[in-house]
Amino acid sequence: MEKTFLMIKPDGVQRNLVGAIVGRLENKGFRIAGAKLMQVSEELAKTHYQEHEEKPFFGELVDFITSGPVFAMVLEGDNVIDTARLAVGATNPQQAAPGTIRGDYGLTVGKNIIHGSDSKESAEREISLFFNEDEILDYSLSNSAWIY
Ligand code: DAT
Ligand code: MG
Repeated sequence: MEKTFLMIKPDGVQRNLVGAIVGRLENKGFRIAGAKLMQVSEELAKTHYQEHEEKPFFGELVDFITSGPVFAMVLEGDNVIDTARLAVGATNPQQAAPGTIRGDYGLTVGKNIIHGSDSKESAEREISLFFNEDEILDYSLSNSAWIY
């Protein structure tokens, strides 16, 4: 089954939103395959966001994502890359629909609470950037027959 990478950004951790956000994702039916609180280094931040290297906000983005601990997750589920992005909502929280994480918890694009991989390629890349293989657990949830 498909896996994706999600990361609650430093604003989400500081605002005590980890439990609420993880709860939403669990409730949806996704399986948590890996999760950890961690400090992102400047090097990891620059690699993770390398597609935005030339953008005017790149420096600010790297400073922000390294400004405090993040909560990184690998989630598994049917079509989880796209469905988790829907749950995350639009990049700008002012345009994100109510009911989405950014729509419900954020107000500015610079502090938009959570990251989610946007494609199969970026999911694979980001999972391997943030997690060692032995941190991703292959187990089954006893309720999966009630979801699938
Ligand atoms: P997303 O995180 O929805 O995939 P993205 O990949 O376009 O969005 O941008 C990565 C992050 O960069 C985004 O979550 C917040 C920040 N960002 C994007 N556009 C920005 C802008 N115009 N000003 C400031 N920060 C921005
Ligand atoms: Mg992106």
